[in-house]
Amino acid sequence: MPKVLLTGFQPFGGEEINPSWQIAAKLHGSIIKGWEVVSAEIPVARFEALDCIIKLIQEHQPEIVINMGQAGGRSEITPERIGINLDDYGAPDNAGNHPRDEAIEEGGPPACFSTLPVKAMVQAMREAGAPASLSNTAGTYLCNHVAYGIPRYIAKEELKIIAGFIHIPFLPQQAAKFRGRSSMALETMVLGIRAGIEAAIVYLAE
Ligand code: PCA
Repeated sequence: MPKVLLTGFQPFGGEEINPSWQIAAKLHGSIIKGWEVVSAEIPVARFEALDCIIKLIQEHQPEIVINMGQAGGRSEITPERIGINLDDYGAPDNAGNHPRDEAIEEGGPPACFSTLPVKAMVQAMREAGAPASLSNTAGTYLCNHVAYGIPRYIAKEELKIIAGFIHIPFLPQQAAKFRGRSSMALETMVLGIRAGIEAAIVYLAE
């Protein structure tokens, strides 16, 4: 059975949960249109994150890779169009790395586009009842590192995989600790990501 690799990050920045992993865990083992979803939790660590995802790609041989992370404060599920070749962390990662203005890949291209059908995925999420929009920046922290690093790895290895990154809002229990922060129910986000996966599968079948 063809596979979709779906990843979420570990908690970071003082949070006890990360909605991206909560969603991935809910979808682990699901069969969507004859495809199996394999989920994994990724460390918020500059070097381990890519190593871990690359090992999973080698082990499971997925044809679709969707990496997800939390973007606290965003109000919608946001597939990222592009990752840039820059690590400029506003705070240390969970392993204590704190690069400022450093390249992810020395001499690599300035940016890598997602190879997922991001607009069709946004549309499918909306039709499923989950607020979603296309984003043109994944920031300069770990999520951007993966949004750049994974499509870049796939391009260099010439693998037949479509891949990209999706940012996820806070869960209500996270937003409740702050004032005026947006959030989205887990159920709605799971629905949206499932619809996005379906759109990616349909796109590959076309
Ligand atoms: N979000 C962070 C890194 C881990 C995560 O879930 C980011 O947006 O870069």
